[in-house]
Amino acid sequence: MTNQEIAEILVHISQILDIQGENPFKIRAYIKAAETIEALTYQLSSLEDKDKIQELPGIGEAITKKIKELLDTGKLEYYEDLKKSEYAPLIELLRIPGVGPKHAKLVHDKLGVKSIEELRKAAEQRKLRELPGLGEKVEQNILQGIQQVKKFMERFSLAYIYPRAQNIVEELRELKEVKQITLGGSLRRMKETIGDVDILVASIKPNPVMDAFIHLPQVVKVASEGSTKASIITKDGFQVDLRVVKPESFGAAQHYFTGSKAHNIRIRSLGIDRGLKVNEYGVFKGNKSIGGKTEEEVFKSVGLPYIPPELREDQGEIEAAQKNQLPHLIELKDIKGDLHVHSEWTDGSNTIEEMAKAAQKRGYQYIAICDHSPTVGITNGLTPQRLKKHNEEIDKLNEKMSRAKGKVNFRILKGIEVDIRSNGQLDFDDEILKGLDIVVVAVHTKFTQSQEEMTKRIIQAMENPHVDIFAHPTGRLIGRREAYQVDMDKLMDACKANGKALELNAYPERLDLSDLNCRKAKEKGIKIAISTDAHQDGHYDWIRFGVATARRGWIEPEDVINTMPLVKLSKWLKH
Ligand code: DGT
Ligand code: CA
Ligand code: CA
Repeated sequence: MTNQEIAEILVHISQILDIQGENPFKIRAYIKAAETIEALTYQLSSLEDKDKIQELPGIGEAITKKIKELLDTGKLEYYEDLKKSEYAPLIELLRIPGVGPKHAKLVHDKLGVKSIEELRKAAEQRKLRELPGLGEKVEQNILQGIQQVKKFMERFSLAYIYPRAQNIVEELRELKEVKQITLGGSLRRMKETIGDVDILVASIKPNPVMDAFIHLPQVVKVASEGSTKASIITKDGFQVDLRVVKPESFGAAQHYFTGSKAHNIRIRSLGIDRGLKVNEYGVFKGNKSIGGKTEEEVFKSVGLPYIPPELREDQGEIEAAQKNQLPHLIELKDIKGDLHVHSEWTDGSNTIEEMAKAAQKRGYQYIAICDHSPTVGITNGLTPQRLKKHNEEIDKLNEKMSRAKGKVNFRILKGIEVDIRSNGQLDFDDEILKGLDIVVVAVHTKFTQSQEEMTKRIIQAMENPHVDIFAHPTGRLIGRREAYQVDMDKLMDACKANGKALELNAYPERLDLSDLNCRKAKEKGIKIAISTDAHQDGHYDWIRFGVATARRGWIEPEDVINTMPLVKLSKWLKH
């Protein structure tokens, strides 16, 4: 057990005692001890002689005993008992600026509040102002404080969480007690933001699994711990919930903990219609289990084919499954190339050749180098002269590859990411665009235009016969920048009428088109290009998040232009 963990437990103890209204000297002693331990430059666990702890400033005999128990057993009985107190959950409230132990006890005793969420409700219903000593001003302050804390507890981006969660899964997979392991929750559904990570394990011996989990090197805090479920906070700031179930329940639990909640509720009610109980332990007819080892069994029991996790949002997937009309979703392996890639000619970090080689290594048949046009000041945009040289380099590279020994089935397409100026004109004239294999247009400036202006601006660009793809169509940056104002219906109609494709930009903070917009585009019969906008070869991996978002938008391989082999794609680009 680390110093930090010990200190945190001591602080928790002081907080619970404080809410309970214990002797202030006793409370103060725990806080002082925690402060001392946090400031140490060595680990207490490395002390040969544990009695030395008592010599530390501010740490008396009673607390020394407790620290020793923590170091020896990893647990403290006194703390475990204290955690059972009805006041223990209230320490969460102390995170809110302006809420002290007295307030916490008061709202609990008078209003039954046990969590930040319940406190928020009570404040919004103006119940706090009625309490003795609080009043309207304090109520307002508390609401503001809750907003601040909430900001802190914000959701994480898919691309941030995904590799870190995978690491944890791989570490746990090593354990011999782990029979099966899977991600669940929003991460398995590949939502664009993730609240917390859910992991599910099948095992007949949960103890060693729980133990390994709470002792993973990533753990900075064990938020809760039981015999088959636990939650940790990682050093990267996110929470991971682990549940261990028996192998015969794995499918049922996997289905349940994948969610979404709305989807689960529908499945459960389909079960009820058939006289079945569907829950995280299995599918039951009376007391008899009739399935639950696999997710397929769960779906089958309610008369449905398997529904992929990305669709499980109760957005029509159940009705589609009933009619056997689920989409045949696109997969990573369907992608044959990347149609929006940068190089060091503008703001990328690799040469065109390096980008091409890395793409070949992935098994791609083509990439389109789409460096920037001049308007985007910061990116060293291509002037017409530089674009000409840029194109000559691509021609040379293509020729070199075609002469190389062995059959090379790969082509670098000459492209551009050309700016749509605020008046709807493009940054290059048609003469230049005509000479390129592919033209991607994008909005990078004047995001504040009115919806009418922005829609007109984009549609004007769509009407240019040389344009092929409209990049990152809403301009949103997840958690950072709202989409600009644009009439999506009109935009998509213009896109369809002019035979253009919309990009699903897989750059982690873009994922633009969003899942919902993908679905809308599909309904209108618009083609999509799933592109990474790679600025270095490592960014090609982001295609995974693009494909996942497309799957959430019910996209099939036929809807996506970069699933086409080179020859077919070239034809499409020329039409
Ligand atoms: P998140 O973590 O906010 O990104 O979203 P989820 O979907 O991962 O939600 P989470 O972690 O609270 O719960 C994981 C799954 O467990 C959720 O997708 C469905 C299931 N679940 C949780 N609570 C309930 C519930 O009250 N009823 C039902 N039917 N399922 C639930
Ligand atoms: Ca979750
Ligand atoms: Ca969770």
